Amino acid sequence: MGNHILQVLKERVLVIDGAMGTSIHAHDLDLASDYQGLENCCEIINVTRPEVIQSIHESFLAVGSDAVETNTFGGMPHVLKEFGLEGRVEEINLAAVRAARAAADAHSTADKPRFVLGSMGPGTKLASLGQISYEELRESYREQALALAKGGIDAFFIETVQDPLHAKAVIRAVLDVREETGAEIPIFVSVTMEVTGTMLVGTEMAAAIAIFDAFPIDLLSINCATGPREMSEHVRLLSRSCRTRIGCFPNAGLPQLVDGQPSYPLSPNELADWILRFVEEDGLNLVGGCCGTTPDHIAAIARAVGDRAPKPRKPSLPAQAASIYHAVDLRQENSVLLIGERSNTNGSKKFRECLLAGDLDGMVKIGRTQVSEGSHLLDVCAAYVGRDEIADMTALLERYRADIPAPLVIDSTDPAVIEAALRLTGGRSVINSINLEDGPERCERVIDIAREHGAALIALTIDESGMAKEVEHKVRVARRLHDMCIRRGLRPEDLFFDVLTFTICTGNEDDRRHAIHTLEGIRRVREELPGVHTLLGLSNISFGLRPAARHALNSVFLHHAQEAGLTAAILHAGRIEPLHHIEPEVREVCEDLIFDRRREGYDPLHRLMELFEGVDVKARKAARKIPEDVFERLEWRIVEGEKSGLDEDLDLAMDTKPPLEIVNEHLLAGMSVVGDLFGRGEMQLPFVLQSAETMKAAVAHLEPHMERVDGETRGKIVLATVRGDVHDIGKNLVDIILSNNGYTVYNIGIKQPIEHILEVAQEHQPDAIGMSGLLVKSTVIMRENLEEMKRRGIETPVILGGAALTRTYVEADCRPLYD
Ligand code: THG
Repeated sequence: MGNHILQVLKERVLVIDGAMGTSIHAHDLDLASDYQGLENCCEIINVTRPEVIQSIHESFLAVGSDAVETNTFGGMPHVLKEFGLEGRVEEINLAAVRAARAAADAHSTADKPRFVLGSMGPGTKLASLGQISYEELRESYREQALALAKGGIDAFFIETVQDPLHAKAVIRAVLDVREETGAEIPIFVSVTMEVTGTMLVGTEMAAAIAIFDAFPIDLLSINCATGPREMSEHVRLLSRSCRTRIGCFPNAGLPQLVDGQPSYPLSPNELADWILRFVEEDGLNLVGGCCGTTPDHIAAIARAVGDRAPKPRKPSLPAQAASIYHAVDLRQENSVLLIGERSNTNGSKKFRECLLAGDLDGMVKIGRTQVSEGSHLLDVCAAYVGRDEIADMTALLERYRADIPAPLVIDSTDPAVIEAALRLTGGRSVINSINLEDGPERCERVIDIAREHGAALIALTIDESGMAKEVEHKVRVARRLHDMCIRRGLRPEDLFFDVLTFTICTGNEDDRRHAIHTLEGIRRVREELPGVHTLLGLSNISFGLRPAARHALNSVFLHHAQEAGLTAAILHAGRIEPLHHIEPEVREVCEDLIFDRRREGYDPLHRLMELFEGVDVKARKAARKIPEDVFERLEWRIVEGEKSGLDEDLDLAMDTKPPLEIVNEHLLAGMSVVGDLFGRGEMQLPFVLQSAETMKAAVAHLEPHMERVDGETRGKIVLATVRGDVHDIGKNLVDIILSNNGYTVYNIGIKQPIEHILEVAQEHQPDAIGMSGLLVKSTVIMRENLEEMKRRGIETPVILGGAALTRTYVEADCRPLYD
């Protein structure tokens, strides 16, 4: 071994081998003797015909492979069990390493050491679908990893990963073995992105990167399922954001049926061209092939790559949580991270009743509603006195992990519940929470659970003396918790500090200044603990008031907490009101209450209660001033996100104006107000989304009434919202305006990879391609798309549009990239 693979990876791009399965099948092996009657059991060949396996390795090493993968893809007990071989795990894996090691050592020279990667495939069951448990996986892979380590591999290769939960269990197993044996064997993880653009269980590349970033792995790569073309965007994303080494091992294209047999279309040179492009542009460290790649393919790749040093990268990855589907930034642009509070047995009567009745559908509905109201994450708590919290949390998460698109915050005081929850969730969750009430021990246990499972963590400022109410106390406890977390291997960006929210609505003298201390606590934590997030359980501030008054006070308090530096809040997103909505007097009284500004004969708490005397939530909504004029009312509806009665108003408006004018003059005017309010921080994201939904509904209602220009088409355009972006109001308006002016529009929807945009363009040969997106990151994607189009020699004119674009950006940064 001597030459450590990580050392050599610093100096050179390494090439691994091609398909083992394809190569074994090319040998005419005998079912009865070589396979011992076990059809398709490639692993038994390690024992029956080790020289065949060794010769396959040598065929790749001879043409320039720097490393070979052991023939142990299915060499873990739960898979070998399907062949009755579960008792021979060590024998089979040792034989496999021996064959690979012999081949690698025979080809090693001082200049070019050769390495052995211990292959660990995905097995046959999906953990995220409940087909196998985290603990079963961890145990099974531990046995294989132990044998591979004993045999003397140079790195673990957890490959063809289809489910992040699975990979997390395998990484744990490998870490267990490293600890047990003291062998410092690097860990490589390789995920498989299907033709659909996600992993088999639906995980986007960005989510996979976020999930694995929290583990001490040495390389993240992509392999199998598709050829290099379909991988190119994923490789780009890896390059831009993955903080460890990166790799790519494509199939030799997407298989085509030739004479009824699947056949891989890419020639060795075609595959090598792609790989070289990835190496040169994206800075890959490890390359090679997967299904359908032969020694000829690897020879071409090794020739193309030569002894190049890896291209240096500057990856940047924001702190993120992830569901099994998507990643969410823990730090939001222009907003706090909104964490839904209602999937909580203590926080919602409705949720509690669902739990007691075993109504999982009802609980899912509560969760989904919160996501549609704008919650980025959901806090989940299943604690109920006298019930089995582990069982309840398990039943809940078995549904939530699949049916809720948002990442989860696991809210429990019991480490056993937290651990059970993390074994069920494939994404990157947040633990809620640790504190020092019972001293450091329990706290350290949960910190270790966070690190072991790659979770983020909320810390509450409570210590042995109780809940911190004074600023200095809050800061002192926060610092103590912070230092414990960092010492035990967490990073500042993994941590949220909750300096505690107490109600200021009891009238007790002792409770009057809680909000002031909380706000100051947030400010101090942001100053003194750089890089950490801050969080509050917002609704606690108003316990004791009537609901309508609570919503107003919560909303005003959120605004001030945000000004003090709050980055995240647990709240009921659907009940937060934008500031411009709250009557000036109510806002002032709330502020007086928050900052404890009492005067002779004036107590803001009493005044607030007076103002809301007899006011319920519905009555308050009804009391708002609604414009008389139908056109003004339409604009108002957009700003308020008020959909009920919308269709009637639109019909009324159409009596006097054509639909396109209604859109242009009134609805868009409303959207423009929304944009201004959002820009000034007076309108939180959930309201922007409500406005957007109303806009969509309005446009959908007007659409059928618009007159199309008959006759020949004036031109064809393909329209798409770019990859990673779900916003499509602007794009859909462009569609309507063009369609109604005689153009043919192929509107292919949101989150469109360039690959698919170009496929549709190929099919329809449009006069222009329109790419749209709202997010800042979409502007970067548009630029990359243009580069890709140029590379492919495409000359169709492109129109870019979207909120984050500026004319200067388009003209200075985009136009020069594309002819
Ligand atoms: N910090 C952290 N975690 C927390 C809290 C915190 N988790 C729990 C809690 N506090 C935050 N969650 C809620 C949830 C609901 C309410 C308040 C806080 C709430 N519910 C209404 C009530 O009880 O009156 C609604 C009841 C209903 O709809 O039935 O106020 O501070 N880290």
